[in-house]
Amino acid sequence: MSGLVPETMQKVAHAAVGPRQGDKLKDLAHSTKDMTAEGRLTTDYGVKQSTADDWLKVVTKDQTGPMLLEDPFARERIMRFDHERIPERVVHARGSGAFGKFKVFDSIQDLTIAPVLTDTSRETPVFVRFSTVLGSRGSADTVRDVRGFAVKFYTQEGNWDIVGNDIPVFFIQDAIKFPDIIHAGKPEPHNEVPQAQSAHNNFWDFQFNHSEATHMFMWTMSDRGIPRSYRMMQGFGVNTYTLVNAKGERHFVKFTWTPELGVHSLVWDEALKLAGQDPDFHRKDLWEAIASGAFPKWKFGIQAIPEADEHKFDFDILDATKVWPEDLVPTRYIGEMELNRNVDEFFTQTEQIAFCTSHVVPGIGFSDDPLLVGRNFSYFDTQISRLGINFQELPINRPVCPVMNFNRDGAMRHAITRGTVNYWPNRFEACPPATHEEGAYVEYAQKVAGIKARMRSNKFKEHFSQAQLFWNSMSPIEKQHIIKALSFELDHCEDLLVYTRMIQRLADIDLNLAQTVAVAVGGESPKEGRSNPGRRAPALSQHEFPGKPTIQARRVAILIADGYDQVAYDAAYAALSSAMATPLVVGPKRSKITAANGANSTQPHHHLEGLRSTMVDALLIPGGTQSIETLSKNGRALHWVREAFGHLKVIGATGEAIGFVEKAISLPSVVVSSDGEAKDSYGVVTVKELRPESLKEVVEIAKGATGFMEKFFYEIAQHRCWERELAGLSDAV
Ligand code: HDE
Repeated sequence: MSGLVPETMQKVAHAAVGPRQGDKLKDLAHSTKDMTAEGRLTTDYGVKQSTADDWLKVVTKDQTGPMLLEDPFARERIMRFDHERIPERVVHARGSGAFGKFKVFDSIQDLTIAPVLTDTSRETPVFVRFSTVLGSRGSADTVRDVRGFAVKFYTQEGNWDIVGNDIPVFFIQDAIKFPDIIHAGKPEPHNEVPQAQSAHNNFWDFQFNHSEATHMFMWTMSDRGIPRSYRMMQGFGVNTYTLVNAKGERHFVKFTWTPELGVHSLVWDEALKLAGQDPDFHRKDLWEAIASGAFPKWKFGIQAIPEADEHKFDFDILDATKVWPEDLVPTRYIGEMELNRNVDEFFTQTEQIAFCTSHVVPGIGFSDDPLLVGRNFSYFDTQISRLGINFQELPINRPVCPVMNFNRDGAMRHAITRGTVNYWPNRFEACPPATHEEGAYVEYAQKVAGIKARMRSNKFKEHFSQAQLFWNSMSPIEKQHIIKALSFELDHCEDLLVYTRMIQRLADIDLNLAQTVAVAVGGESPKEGRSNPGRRAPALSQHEFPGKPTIQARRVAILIADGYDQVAYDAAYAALSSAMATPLVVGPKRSKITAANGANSTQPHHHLEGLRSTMVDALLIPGGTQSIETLSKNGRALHWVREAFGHLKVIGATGEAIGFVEKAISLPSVVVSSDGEAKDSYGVVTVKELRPESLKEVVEIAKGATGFMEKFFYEIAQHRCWERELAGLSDAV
């Protein structure tokens, strides 16, 4: 992608697809064509065109005659262009997707008959689309928002969609409120400001007026609202679904995805800057990881409650503003998903994919969750206005199993169905309904008795206990981040009524939280708060999901200038590449940079103005007297180091670079602890010399096995140096 990944990292990911994933890829191949040098330019009706450059004109004496509207080629081109846009999604407009595969490793035959969840030999092709919610298609990736996590399983029994988010709860309990929450969150109607932000009066006005949203806004104000990468997010089905087993027994279930790489976030200052510096940050990150062969993986988990236990909890298990705490309903991890193939074309695949919560396969069903039932109507409906009634025939949406029925016609029908009858029953017995044994979807025979009324159960009316549970379960760092996020958001509300009421609302969670935000925002400080019994659920903290310690696909900038230490540079570059990190060489200029020995040179990937520290996970600065002298005099280079330090990133320095880093961060790179032991200071990893003496040592460094590289890798794999923040150093630079 546009030179962002060094060529050495550009492996062909497309080869690594299994046979079952291949089923969908084969299907897509029927509709896929390559633009080749052998092919010739034609109109849409297949006639070859002699030019794509000149409209048909009347050529006058001086060759400047009028253009002729009769030109069918030119008109086709312009008219096709005029109609290129389709309506963007009303929510989740900005997204990015990829292909992959899903495999179940622990059959849940005890819970369902759906082979996608029971057959451990089966590989199911999937397409996943990640998204932000509030922004329009052209907005930025790193804004504070919920992220969509929608998975389409192309199973042999039909398509199954889990249309989830990276946060396990929702703002509202009843689907009828959806237009209100979305109107309130989107840009305000009078001036269409702000884009892709919840930091405005209307959003927070809604939050106050809907106390059921309290739990969810605490999640969006936490670090979950600013993920480091789509690859490092959990996914949640949010709604309560059901599973039915062969005995006809029903369980209520929730679905979860947990990333192998752990759950990690940006820091807010970084997210804000990235929104301008690299609005495609998450989109590129996913693309680059897949292109380089670092395929992201998620474990698939379920929480299940037998039907008989539905009312045994102090919350309603059909209320989408509540989690099912792990100590009450543990998650059982049963499968794994891997994303391993980028799309061939964004529009026909990522944009035209159409998810519907109503798409389930036999063995999987719905519950009376009042949000889910509304969603089942809404998604189908919205696809019709976005893509037309035949949206399920589009290549990305069509199932891998046969589709046969008497639904006919409509705009843009693709399938040509032969035969003289288009109804059932018919005299030929063509296309009869399936029996249970043949795999028909059979609705669960749920007993229903009651009165018609617009109401919610009493348990739905309790709105604060899980907001408190979430707050209580945060680590001290996470709590600090939530305070800062709330202070930022309410600072952007100009209406005194809005932020005063919201500060009061915070006292329904925690008095100290409300009072701290009040000081920052300037609102009236509450004197009393709701009592908080102090219950905790550790699995709500994202720090509970550190993931596999790896530096794969992490971006590491190597800063050099003319006169850099070639030996240290080579060793570090080789070590990072072999660990499948992405080393990005950055210099004051993008033209060749000469090493201290005068004999070697390097072509950097970027220069200091082009790439910013926000776009990488860590910095490495090799020594070299002249190189460091140049960097020390360069304001941008100093800013790079300071900013990376402020954003809690790991900084590695060898030889002369140690002094440069110390100057930039105004701290010693080595601290001596009370027991007299010298330690690297707050994630700054240094070594006086990185000089592999032998071939064996070069190989060891390349494996990341030597002392300095090992420490440096370890720190990167920890994601951030939190001690730096705890010591109050992150804001100081
Ligand atoms: Fe959606 N949502 N939603 N939503 N949602 C849409 O469908 C809706 C909700 C989610 O990548 C729309 O195709 C209603 C919860 C994702 O294409 C629309 C309600 C969750 C995506 C719609 C909700 C989601 C959407 C807009 C309340 C998490 C993007 C375009 C009852 C579990 C899917 C579209 C993609 C998209 C309606 C609430 C997740 C209008 C009515 C809860 C990930 O149909």
